[in-house]
Amino acid sequence: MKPCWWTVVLLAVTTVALCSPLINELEPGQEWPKRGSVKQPQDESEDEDTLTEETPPSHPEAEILGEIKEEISSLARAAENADTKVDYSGAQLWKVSTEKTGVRATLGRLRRRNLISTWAGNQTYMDILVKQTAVQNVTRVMKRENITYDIIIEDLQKRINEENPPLDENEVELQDRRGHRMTWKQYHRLEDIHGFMDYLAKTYPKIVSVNTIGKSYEERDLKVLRISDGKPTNKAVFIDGGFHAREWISPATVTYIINQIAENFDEESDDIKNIDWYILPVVNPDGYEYTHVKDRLWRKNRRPGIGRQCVGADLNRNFGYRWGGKGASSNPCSDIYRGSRPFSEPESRAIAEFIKTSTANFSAYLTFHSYGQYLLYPWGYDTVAPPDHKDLDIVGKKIAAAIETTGGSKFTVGCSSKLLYPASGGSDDWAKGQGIKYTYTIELGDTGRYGFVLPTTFIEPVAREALAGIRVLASEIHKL
Ligand code: 0X9
Ligand code: ZN
Repeated sequence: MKPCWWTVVLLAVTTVALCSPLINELEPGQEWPKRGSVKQPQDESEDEDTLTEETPPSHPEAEILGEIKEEISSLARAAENADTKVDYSGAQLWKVSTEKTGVRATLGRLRRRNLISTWAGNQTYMDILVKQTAVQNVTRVMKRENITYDIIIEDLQKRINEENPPLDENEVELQDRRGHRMTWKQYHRLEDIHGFMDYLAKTYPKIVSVNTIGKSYEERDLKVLRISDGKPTNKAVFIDGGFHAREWISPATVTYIINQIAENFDEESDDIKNIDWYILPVVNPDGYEYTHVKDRLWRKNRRPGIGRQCVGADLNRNFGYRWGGKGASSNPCSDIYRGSRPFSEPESRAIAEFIKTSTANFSAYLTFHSYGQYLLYPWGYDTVAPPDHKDLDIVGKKIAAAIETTGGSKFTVGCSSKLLYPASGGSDDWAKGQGIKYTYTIELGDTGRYGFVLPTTFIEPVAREALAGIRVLASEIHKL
């Protein structure tokens, strides 16, 4: 059946009419409101003037076309969701010691034959997912080559099924009363995360604003939330999460940090209050949604391949600093595919554009990933360290100490290419290349017991520790 265009157009027009922007919800590319200039909800009479002044002239045709495009991609998404989810029954997580010579080469061969995929690793071990159909075969190879390993998860699907149970009745009731649906007792869909950000902007318009800095490949918003008291002397910190779709603990932690700073701003320390916080909780919204509806273990974004090529680029290999070097693949089917050129992906491009054009004075860039419990500083592209690596190491160790005091987790601090592996095109290297002093990739918990499929009971303890780390970073920034 042909799509009925006028229904779509009508729908689009209605949507545009109904969705007038919030006071401090900005258009893509529009600068943040001048510090202290944002109107309060009680100043209703003045709101209209502010809106007409600050809203750029609208282009109805472009808007309608945009809406139609959105409608079509949402239909495509619905079709995608109608299929069944990827089933990981019988798939296993193994921890393999890689210290013996030849082990890495063997794992590389198994990966190329599509029998295993890599979850995490450093100089001494590798966590691999062994596909259900390959368990026997891979077991035989390991025996033959005398490679030692532990089976960490016997049945991944079982863990996936238990990972994110529904909220209990009391929590659901609370959700309904609060004005947003976000909790830190569950992993939430993008809609809840964005709803939470908009809620904060509406509730605390003096200090919180939300700006859509671009769109993902599938046209989802890339929403950055700013928390700032507007002091012109403030330094700024950029925090992001959700680069890699399956690392669910990352957006959960980043939103926890947002919640703490925004909801308790007045009681917060001066160290926290005298910083402008720019926070993008989900860098890869298409991938994130895909892990909820289709494949729990997807990593990359969702750009379709050309012809019969594979889907997706690794956004953390797509940044334009030493792009295409070590630890990044030119094969679109690889989980570490670098993309067709530096910043080929809209998600990485949006971050770079935003940071480059912002008037904020960024002193730190934190990007939250999982897992392994590492605090990593540049360079990632090769085993070299930046000139101020000692400062990064000292502050990193202070952050790790605060994390351990708060919740007991031990984080290993070091230069990313040396501690983990060289990997080029990362956002951290690019940020450091822009001159942002304290640039870290934080690999949250755990250390491999559950890996990416971390039960929801871990969210609060992991996030509380991360917040303690942020407080230390804030105090160090003020010493600069
Ligand atoms: O490989 C990555 O992208 C990060 N680890 S993860 O397991 N979350 O995928 C580490 C990135 C470290 N930074 C650079 N290599 N630039
Ligand atoms: Zn990651």
